[in-house]
Amino acid sequence: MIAFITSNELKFKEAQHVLAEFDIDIAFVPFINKPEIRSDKEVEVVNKALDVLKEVVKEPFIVDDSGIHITALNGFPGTYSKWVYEKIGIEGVLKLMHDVQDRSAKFVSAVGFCDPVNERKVVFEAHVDGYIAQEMRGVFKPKFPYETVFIPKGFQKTYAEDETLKKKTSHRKKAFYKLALWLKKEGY
Ligand code: ITT
Repeated sequence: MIAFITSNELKFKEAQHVLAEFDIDIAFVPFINKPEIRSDKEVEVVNKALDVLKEVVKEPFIVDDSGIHITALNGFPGTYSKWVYEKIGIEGVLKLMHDVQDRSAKFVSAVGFCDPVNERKVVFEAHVDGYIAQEMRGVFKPKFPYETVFIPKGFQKTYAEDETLKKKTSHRKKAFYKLALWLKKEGY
């Protein structure tokens, strides 16, 4: 059993869904604030979190760092997505996008795994391209607020309007898929 250390149970459910296809079991290990350095790269945040946590966690574990990067805002809010949501909400982000023609954006997810026993460590990153909608649409989830404004490329609906779209295309699905292939290859 591999521990998924996160404060976000929705991340856990998405990961569990992907890993179950590979017969990989994970356990939800709630952790209020995973150690997070200031960096605009998810991979760097995850790498550091693995290094800090491996000193205290005794079993194989996973962490995820993710965010939404808006092209017209030079990648903002990126790794600061949670903080920005807490400060200005999705309404605030949409205000920054008022009259902005280029609505392109991407969701990025970095997923790290560490086995503290043999010091094995690996990080995979993936993204999904898309657009920021003009207004919030669909079911609002406080842990995944940006789902209401993200439309994956090639589709018309936001992730919050059609959850099957997220299952098919998401950044997290792709990152966990890469991790699952690696875990299987390594015999986990
Ligand atoms: P951890 O405890 O695992 O860190 P977290 O929710 O704090 O959980 P992050 O620090 O990685 O996660 O912050 C990412 C934020 O970006 C998250 O709180 C959401 O606001 C947003 N986000 C990330 N992935 C998302 C997704 O798939 N759908 C919608 N919003 C997402």
